[in-house]
Amino acid sequence: MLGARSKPPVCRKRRRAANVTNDAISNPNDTPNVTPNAAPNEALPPGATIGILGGGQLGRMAALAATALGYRCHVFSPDADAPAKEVSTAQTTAPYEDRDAARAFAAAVDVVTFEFENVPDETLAVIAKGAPVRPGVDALHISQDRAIEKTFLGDNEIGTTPWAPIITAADLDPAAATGFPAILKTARFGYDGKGQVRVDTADDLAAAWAEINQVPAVLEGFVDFEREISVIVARSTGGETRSYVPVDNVHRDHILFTTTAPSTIDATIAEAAQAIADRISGALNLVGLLAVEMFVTHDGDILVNEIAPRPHNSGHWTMDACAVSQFEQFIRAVSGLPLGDPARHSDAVMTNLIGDEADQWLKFLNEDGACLHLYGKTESRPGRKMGHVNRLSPMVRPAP
Ligand code: AIR
Repeated sequence: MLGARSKPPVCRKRRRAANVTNDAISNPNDTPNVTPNAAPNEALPPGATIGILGGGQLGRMAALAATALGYRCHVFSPDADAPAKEVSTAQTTAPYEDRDAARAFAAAVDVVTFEFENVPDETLAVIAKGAPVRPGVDALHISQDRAIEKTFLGDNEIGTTPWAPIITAADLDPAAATGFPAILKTARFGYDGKGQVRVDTADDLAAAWAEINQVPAVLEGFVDFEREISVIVARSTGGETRSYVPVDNVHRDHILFTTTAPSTIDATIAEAAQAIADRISGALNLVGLLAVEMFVTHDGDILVNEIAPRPHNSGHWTMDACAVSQFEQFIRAVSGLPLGDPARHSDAVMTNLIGDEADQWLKFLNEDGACLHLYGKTESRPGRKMGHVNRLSPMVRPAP
């Protein structure tokens, strides 16, 4: 269970519960009110312990960045072989629903964050009674359910693709108003293309819903977009924000394939995209990192596709092309440190290594300008992210 290999944290333990009421999470179908801004907190000193819920590649790269800043990391995940556990000081292996393990985890760390939305928000609420949680329970609650997320975006007047919730069979007919082709996505627990089915006509909708076991879902109408971009913004305990330049993303089989930094969109659209990310991070009262995936239409309109309150695959290029990577920025934000400079010193193309593509590791190591990152996953599967390569080149356009 608790596999601490280290001495207790040198930092004074903070016991202040996060500023979230139980009401905010009592009904998962409601969009909760986001709680008011917490007062700026003092910086966590080196030697303090950061608790990370989730143990995948995002947690691994965050833990490596935290280690470089002198922190210890304690990773909580049900998977004993989780990639982040290999690079952390302490580990808890327990189901996310194990409240005793969650309480012990909270007692052993100075701040808690998460690298995966599929952590139950009830668990995070239990943890919040014993340690500050950043970003808070509200941000997780909103972003882990596509219907709640889209409702939240709509309430904040942020444009999304046409969508409809499907909770019961009675929702199937009205949902068809989004138009076809469309994509049916499970409201929860989907990532990297998991839980998604393309639906070509209204007649296929019931079968598509059966294919995802009739769980609560959203139907999203296809938008004829010109490109997909994303912005990653950091927000500090004091509410300061700093964002990375918008990037162009290309997906293959619903999984991110490449990210090109910077995006070649017009400067006005780039600014508007950064402003949207900024606004969402403020509306969430977020402390940490927020990734906002957007579609840019042929008319130059921006529609938000998805948000994630954590480091994001489309920010991996920052590891080699910026002085402060998204992972360091994430750790700075959740630890109450000053945010770093998100400017890039190089242009970059990030390519994901999916499944057996990572077997070519020696080839990438022989390539000048290519920076290889492997995640240490013990099992390779088709569609599983195993690593990525960042290819750097001199900046063509000056950094904004
Ligand atoms: N992840 C989180 N949301 C989306 C993604 N891709 C990362 C997290 C998580 C890991 O993917 O780091 O822990 C899970 O990857 P896998 O391959 O074990 O399913």
